[in-house]
Amino acid sequence: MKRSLEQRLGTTIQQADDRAVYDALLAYTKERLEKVPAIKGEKKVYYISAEFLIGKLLSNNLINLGIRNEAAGLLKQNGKNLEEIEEYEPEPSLGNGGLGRLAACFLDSIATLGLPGDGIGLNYHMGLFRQVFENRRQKETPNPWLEENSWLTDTGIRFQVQFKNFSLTSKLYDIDIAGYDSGKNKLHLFDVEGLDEGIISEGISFDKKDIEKNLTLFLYPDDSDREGHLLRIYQQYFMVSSGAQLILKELEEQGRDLRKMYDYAVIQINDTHPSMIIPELIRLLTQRGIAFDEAAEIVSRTCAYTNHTILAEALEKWPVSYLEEAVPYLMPIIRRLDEKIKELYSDEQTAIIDKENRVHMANMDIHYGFSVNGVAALHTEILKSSELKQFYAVYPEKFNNKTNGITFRRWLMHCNSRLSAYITELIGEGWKKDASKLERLMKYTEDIQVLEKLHQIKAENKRNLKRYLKETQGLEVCEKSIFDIQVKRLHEYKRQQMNALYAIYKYLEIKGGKKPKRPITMIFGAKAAPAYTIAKDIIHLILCLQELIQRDSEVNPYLNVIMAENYNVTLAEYLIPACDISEQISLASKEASGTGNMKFMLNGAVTLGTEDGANVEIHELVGDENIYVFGKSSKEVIDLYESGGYRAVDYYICDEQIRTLINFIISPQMLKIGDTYQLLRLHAELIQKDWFMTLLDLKEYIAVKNHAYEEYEDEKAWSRKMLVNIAKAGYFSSDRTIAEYNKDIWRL
Ligand code: 26V
Repeated sequence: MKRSLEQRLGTTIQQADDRAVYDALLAYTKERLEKVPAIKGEKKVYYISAEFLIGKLLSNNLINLGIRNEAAGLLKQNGKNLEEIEEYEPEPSLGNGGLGRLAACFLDSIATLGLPGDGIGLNYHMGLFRQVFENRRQKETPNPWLEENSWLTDTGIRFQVQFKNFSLTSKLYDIDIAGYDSGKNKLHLFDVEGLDEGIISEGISFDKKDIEKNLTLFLYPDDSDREGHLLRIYQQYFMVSSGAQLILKELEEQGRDLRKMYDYAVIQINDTHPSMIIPELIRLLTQRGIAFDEAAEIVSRTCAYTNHTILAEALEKWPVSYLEEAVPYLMPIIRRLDEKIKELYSDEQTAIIDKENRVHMANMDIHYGFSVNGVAALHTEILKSSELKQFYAVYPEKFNNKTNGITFRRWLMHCNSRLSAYITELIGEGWKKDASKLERLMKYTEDIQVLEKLHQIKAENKRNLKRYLKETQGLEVCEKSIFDIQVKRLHEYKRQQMNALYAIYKYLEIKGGKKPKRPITMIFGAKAAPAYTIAKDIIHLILCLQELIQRDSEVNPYLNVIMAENYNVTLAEYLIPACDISEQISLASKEASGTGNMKFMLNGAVTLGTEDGANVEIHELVGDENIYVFGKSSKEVIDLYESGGYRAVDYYICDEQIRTLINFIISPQMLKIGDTYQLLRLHAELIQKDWFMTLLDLKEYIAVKNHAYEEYEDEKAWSRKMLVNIAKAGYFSSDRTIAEYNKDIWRL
């Protein structure tokens, strides 16, 4: 390694600057990746997704190639530091949040398990926006990440994608995905020829009409404004048409009989963004002489659909007129598919095209796919019993659950090398390939030395985070404090506003003379969709609280509220290992699974959460002693929505404490710092609407969180909770999830 790096550098590692060392290490690692044998097999899974939130790849690749320690050691001997070298790698932001990160974890596990499986997605030049704070508000700026030297390889493969009056050339770039101690697969990212980065004007705005110039410029933030809907359809079709052509090309090159496509390929549709691959494949098969009905049958036996949300506003329904405008060749096919269904089932709710002339993408997936899965046990049950009840009645055999998982290579071995090494010291290397072996840690629950060491590792990780926040964002945190962290996309259902109300509660308590035993650091990190007004108001509220508290010398020794800027994978890798309390406080039934909850647990944080998504399974695994649970159940919440029985204003009127906390948002102190209009709007929203029922669980949340803080003071008991959480996290390895996908759906 040394010789190879120095050859590239033209000087010694010691003498080269960090940037040059990064470039050399990237080139070296890429070359090593090229030599890893491709995973082969009769049948291959294509995981098609509009998002792959891969994060930086250098460390991950070094780990999976088994050369991380060698690289880190070599750099150290030469006065360099791997962590600092990695700083030069730009983070691609090819995802909004959990859905895209899950896709990235899955690719790692598919390769690690030695299964043939490639990702198919888009090569957005600017990814999701970079968040900066100005005047206590979020501002969106582009996040360019493509450099001369990158993990992408131009394959030279080109396809034509036909739209209404024009066709575009799609260029295929590949990223090698090496499994841990295994072979490699590929992530295929398509890009448009003719893209023009010069059309970006202020912030992230650009001319949305010139499709050739803008198609792969940005990843769509998850709120798709009206004007952008069409562009989103163009992006989706560009992805699926290129993907379908690639799949057929591979099958034809192998001389496969396309009439038996399902014996050689399975396509996992990640949410509805890639759903048009169904009519597109039918179109391409009929072009090759296969009759429509047979083509539809072949495709149905090849495609499987994963649902990632029950939020109605997040289920894609495209107006027929939009599809006619963007993808006219698909519409006759979609109509035929719809007619076939209408002949079979009269239920309006299972129609593909509804009475308002909108195409329900999920409905098409369910009828013309062979598998439908939810992403956590509770989520799948809700799909079967309410959201997709009509479908479950006709196709019970299609429904199955696949509880999400995370790759332990990135979310433990890479981000928490201290804990990772200590676990290995205690139970050996076996857990890296078989995460269920983490259970072996359970024998140390009464071992004082082990418990103390866990506490020490957490303390070191806190110091590491403190340094990182100071250096990168100028934020100060007290390392002796309890670290209470909520990081995820900003959405009302995730209830960051409830956590902010707790901050107000604590602030007022301290002002009233009741000081906490130990300082508290509340950390938030979240991007809001650019057009999501209330989400942006919540960010504003938190940033105002941050300033108010930091300026108040009576309070700041005891309480610190910070909103970290531009939450992304890299920041998560610092935050998660340092966390004591993991906030997972969504309104029950609304968070399909969550995966941050798993990452925190694996790194020894204790969950404070509702019985929602995978929290339910975390609770079952760790037991009542090792989690803090509160709030109304999903059933109670679903009933409340049905009966219309929740009225926020009643809580506001009847409960003095709630009233005080809410009114603080528009108190003179706050209005002095923040924007009156925004704070008033949020105040009114919480009293008059509060669609995601913040006030329903607020009191219990405050009580349970106080209780958690008290219990934190028993250091030994807390370390035991940490240990149990780590030991029980094995279930949430994405290796387990992928093994289940393979056994039940893919059959590779
Ligand atoms: C999309 C939209 C679009 C319109 C406005 C509101 C809205 C809200 C959410 C979404 C996201 C839908 C899909 C998604 O990202 N689901 C997430 O998938 C994760 C991986 O399965 C899972 O852990 C999260 O709980 C789930 O929210």
